[in-house]
Amino acid sequence: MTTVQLILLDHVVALLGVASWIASGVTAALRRSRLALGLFGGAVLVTLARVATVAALSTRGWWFAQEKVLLGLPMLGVAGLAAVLLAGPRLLAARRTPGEALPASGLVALFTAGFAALAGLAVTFLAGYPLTWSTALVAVAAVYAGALLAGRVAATPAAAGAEASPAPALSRRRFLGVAGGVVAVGAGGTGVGLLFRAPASVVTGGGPAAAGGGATVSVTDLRGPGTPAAGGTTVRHTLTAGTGTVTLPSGREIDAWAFDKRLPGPAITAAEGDLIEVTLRNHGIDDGVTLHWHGYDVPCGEDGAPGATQSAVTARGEFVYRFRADQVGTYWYHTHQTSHIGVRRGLYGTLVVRPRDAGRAEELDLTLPVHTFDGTVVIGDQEARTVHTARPGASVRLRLVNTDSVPHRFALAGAAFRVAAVDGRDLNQPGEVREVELRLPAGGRYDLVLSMPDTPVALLLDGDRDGGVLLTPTGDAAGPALPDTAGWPELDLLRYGEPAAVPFDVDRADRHFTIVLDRGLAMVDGRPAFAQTVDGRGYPSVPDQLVAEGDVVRYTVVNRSLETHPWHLHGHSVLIVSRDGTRFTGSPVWVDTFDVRPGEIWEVAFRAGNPGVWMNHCHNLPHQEQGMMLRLVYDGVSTPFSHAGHAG
Ligand SMILES: [Cu+2]
Repeated sequence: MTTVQLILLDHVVALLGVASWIASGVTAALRRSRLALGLFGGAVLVTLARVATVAALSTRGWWFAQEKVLLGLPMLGVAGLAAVLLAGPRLLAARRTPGEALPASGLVALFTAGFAALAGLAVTFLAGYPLTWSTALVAVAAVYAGALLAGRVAATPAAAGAEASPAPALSRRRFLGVAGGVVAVGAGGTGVGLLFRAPASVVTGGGPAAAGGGATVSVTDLRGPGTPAAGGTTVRHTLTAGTGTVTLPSGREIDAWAFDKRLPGPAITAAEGDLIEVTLRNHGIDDGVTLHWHGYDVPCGEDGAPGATQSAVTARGEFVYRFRADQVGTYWYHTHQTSHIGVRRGLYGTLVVRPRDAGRAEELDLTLPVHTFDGTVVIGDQEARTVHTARPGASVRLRLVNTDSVPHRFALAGAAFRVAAVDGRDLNQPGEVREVELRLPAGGRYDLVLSMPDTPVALLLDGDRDGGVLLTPTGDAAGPALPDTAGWPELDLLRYGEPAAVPFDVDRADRHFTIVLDRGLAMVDGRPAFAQTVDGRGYPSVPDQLVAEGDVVRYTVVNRSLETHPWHLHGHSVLIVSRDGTRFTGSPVWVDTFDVRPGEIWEVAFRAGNPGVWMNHCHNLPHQEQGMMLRLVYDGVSTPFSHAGHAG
């Protein structure tokens, strides 16, 4: 059973527990003794089953079970045991005398077990990992208050039947009720108060804390060089961001935010060693705009992260980005300001850097960014199938770029091919594959290379046999009947290509950070929200990760939630170490975005070699907007910019 299946099973068992405890209380109160006994027995069994599911979850990782082991099950255990002791014998006895009332203590115990089960479930859904004193106090106080309330209701003459209590017992009960209420309110209030404690502002991952007092450099000084490398030239672009209607070649009109009124924005291409100089202007994006060079390890001041490396470019404003094209490969650019809207509506384009040696170039080299506009999927700027001619034997490179917030599935029918590069970085000796599915994370890129056969080749996107890209040796657009690719197995990069040396020992990290992804109640931009959380918090309340230049840094990224999170660190590519404890046995894979699916645990590592203040976030952009972001900060680097409002 996969971890996410186990998580779902545990949710179901927990819900059954809530329902059966409460139902046994209700039926007992209604004097339906036999039914109450049956439900009570069911509740006990479900509670025991819950112990088993939580135990199984904890073997998958403490992060998946912590709040259940430390709070949910103990609360349920105490309340359930009380119910067994107080209500169990009476329910058994009532079998023979149907219609007899259960004493108030028994009813209260049954309901309290239900409240405890419910509180445990609520803690899992609303607070998650890590469990805090605040959460624990609020949950226990809520269950206690529920028990007091149930006690009051059960003690009313109507509920307790004819056996009204004598006056002295009533006044003692009232005193106990008031005292109990004070305790519940006190504990709950303390828990709520603890919520407002300022979190730690920085975590060090086991490495030394900030040097402090030392010389600091500002991100505004971490800018790119002004000249190309020897032999290179300067590639200049001016991109003007604006809003308006853009008409696709098919005639479809898109109400877009776009660079230069084009979807996608102008393709930026350069040769290795060139200087890329892009002037960004804003003519009409009210929220502001920036250019982030996704996957390109630019100097930090060029990174285009509003609130960290610059302020967003406002109306009629301008910012000039300069960096050397010293990484060959397939990348893309997009706004990082209000990006969950801006990128979706069209503020993106591709960045491709080719080797200076033209002899390494393919005969046909296609850059294929995929994007979804209001449900319409386009490849490049085409929603219909596009046809390209390639002579048999020609070398072909297809650069797949996922500019959406969710993964896409690709299939190449009609030819064997290799995945030459992932996220712009070449794989080591990638083998030929055919009839496999390629799952491309949000923000990710694959370079596919093939030798053109003398029959057509089709690139299918998400199994759609009408769209995609057709390569033909004849230029005939009719094309072949395309196969159903739904059953093709997913290519696992865990075992693809050949191993090679890596530049550091992944098992000797200087700092190790754990990033636990979930949903829960948290503050995002100063407002409470049902957020996408990192370690139970939302940006900007997630502590910064501190590193020093030269550190080997390791991340453990855990997904407790039921959604996929494409994790993206700016300014660095990370080496994948393992997924769910299984080490990578193929080529080293360096990525800037990796999909952490529900229940998965990824280990990645990188060398901190690019000083700055870097965003580190989920590239499902609405998730980022809902809090799933933090900063990686180098010791000695400061930023004059601060997060305000809708940065991100
Ligand atoms: Cu996410």
